[in-house]
Amino acid sequence: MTTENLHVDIRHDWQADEVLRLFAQPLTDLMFQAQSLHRRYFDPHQVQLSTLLNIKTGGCPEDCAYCSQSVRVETGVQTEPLMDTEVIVAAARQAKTQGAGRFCMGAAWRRPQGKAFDKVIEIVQAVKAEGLETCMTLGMLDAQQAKRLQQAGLDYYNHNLDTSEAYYAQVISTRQYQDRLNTLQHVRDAGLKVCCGGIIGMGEADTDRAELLRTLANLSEHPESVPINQLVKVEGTALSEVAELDPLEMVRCIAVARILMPRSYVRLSAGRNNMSDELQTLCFLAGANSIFYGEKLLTTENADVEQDRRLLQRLGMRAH
Ligand code: SAM
Ligand code: DTB
Ligand code: SF4
Repeated sequence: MTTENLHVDIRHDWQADEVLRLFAQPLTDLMFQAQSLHRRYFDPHQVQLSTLLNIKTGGCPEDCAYCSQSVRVETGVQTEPLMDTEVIVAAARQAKTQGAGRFCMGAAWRRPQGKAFDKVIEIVQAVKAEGLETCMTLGMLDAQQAKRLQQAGLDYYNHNLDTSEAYYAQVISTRQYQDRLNTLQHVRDAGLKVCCGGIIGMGEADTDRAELLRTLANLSEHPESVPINQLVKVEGTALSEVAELDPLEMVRCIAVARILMPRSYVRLSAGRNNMSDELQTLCFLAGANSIFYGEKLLTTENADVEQDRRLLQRLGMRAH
């Protein structure tokens, strides 16, 4: 990695019109710019693999319009209690055997509380002992909880902003954008690495996608990991019938994320199941260098593991 361009490449003062101009460029120019930055900070042949496990499913009191796990919708997802540590450790071991470098655990909570949080601490310690990077996404945290997770050995905390502040109220009414920003600050202050991104294809405007990425880039430090999810339309949720997104918008979002946050891992996240190998290839060319790898995301199917292996091989890319 060269450092001579750091002061111009790593910015936290992006203006709305600058980001819109990046998006509006001809795709060839946008891709060239994203590729150039990607190569300045990363080995372009490497892809980071994260495996997901939903450790507590369904029954969530929040009303996120995209989510299959909200108690307010009937999606066929059965509520299940927090999994036992041994079951989680077994899944982590298997993920490691299959080549994943990070194990990400999700819980359908508004915030973790009481005994369940104590158990989460035990889970972090047990998974960490398997020699994998650990990530958790448990909803809102206070400062003490973030510190306890860090002390237990957690590497990353995932907490997505999901969309722009302006569009947020269209998607979620049970919390505010500022609640999300507050948790992100606690996570950062505790010395954890931040995994924060969003979802595209929820009926948002181009300006909302630009504002989401601008908000991420203008945080005091860039999130180390930026998941860009394409909405997985789940029957029974309010967004199940939302209009199809132009697939090239995903490519553009990844390219702009790469330009705004050149040293961050940009993850081509949910939605790969519905993407062709060629579309995913364009996303890698745009600067994506991380994927979710494994049979399942949280409650929905992920892209096929064998097909992923073949694709990386066809592209001459290596997993790490
Ligand atoms: N309950 C915690 C929270 O919301 O912060 C953690 C789990 S939640 C399911 C984690 C993230 O998954 C959400 O912030 C959202 O970005 C993503 N997600 C959930 N459902 C999705 C869907 N149908 N399509 C794409 N992304 C989704
Ligand atoms: C993230 O940005 N995407 C993941 C993870 N962080 C927790 C979740 C994707 C969920 C897709 C829908 C589902 O499987 O329920
Ligand atoms: Fe709950 Fe998280 Fe789903 Fe929102 S995204 S309903 S907070 S599990």
